[in-house]
Amino acid sequence: MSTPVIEEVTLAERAYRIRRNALLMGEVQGQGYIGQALDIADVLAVAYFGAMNYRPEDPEWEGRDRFLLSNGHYAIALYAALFEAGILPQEELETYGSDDSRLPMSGMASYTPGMEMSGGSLGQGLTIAVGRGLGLKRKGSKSFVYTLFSDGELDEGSIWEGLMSAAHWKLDNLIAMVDVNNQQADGPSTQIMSFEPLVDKLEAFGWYVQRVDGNDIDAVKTAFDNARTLKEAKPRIIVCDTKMGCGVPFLEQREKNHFIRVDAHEWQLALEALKAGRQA
Ligand SMILES: Cc1ncc(C[n+]2csc(CCOP(=O)(O)OP(=O)(O)O)c2C)c(N)n1
Ligand SMILES: [Mg+2]
Repeated sequence: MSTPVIEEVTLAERAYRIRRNALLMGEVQGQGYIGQALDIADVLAVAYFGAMNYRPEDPEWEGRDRFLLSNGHYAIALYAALFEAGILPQEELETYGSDDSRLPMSGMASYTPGMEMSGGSLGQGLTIAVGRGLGLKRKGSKSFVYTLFSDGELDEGSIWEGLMSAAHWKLDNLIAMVDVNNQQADGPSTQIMSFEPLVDKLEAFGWYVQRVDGNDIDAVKTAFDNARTLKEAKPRIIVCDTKMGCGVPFLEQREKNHFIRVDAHEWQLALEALKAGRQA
């Protein structure tokens, strides 16, 4: 009897495949929030392949860790991870953003397996995560609630209410990630609304805070490990400094990259550039 071969896939390879899935979806529409999907791929790779507990064949399994995408326009990034995780079937990729697709351009919980909340109106995810975290704790659940929000969402008062209430409720089952790509719809985030010194502010709100290069997958993995294993009764947040378009040099350099249009012939170039930088 032969021993089954179990595929060992590195986190770097997972991140590569997440970026590739995002580019393939982008190509379907010719445009989208591609820069963000490329910048957050390493964080999603660690979340889905180095941290979270879930059953791909049963996305609503009660014992799962929850992932709440606050910034609904990052749906393309989350779908890319859900394909890689086997929660979404790969053949649906080409339906991205089409009529009757389960993959609308902004995340919708009722449409998509693995999408835990509906997005669109920014600044909501953290407070929803606080409610979920509190509910799970009261039920005696051991599940974690992860939530991703973006630096532009720091402009929203509801984020700061969420930060305050999570600490009040001592939510040690809550792990937030903020994507600091220094970009929002109207320009560089720090020019629109200053939020530094962010680590000091978050610590003052009672959180366990780590700040990492969000495109350094080993650093991200260590931060997730620390966040999961900390023994203090505090919510945890990982500030992830990321680079828009990461992995595709000509997209990294694009200006006004909040929502980009990519010429038809450039998708192939983007996939090739991504492949050229692929790490084992
Ligand atoms: C409450 C609310 N206000 C405004 C918008 C419009 N909007 C959509 S994306 C976006 C930028 C948010 O910042 P961020 O997510 O950091 O931008 P990115 O990094 O994706 O460029 C804005 C203002 C919205 N969706 N919801
Ligand atoms: Mg941003």
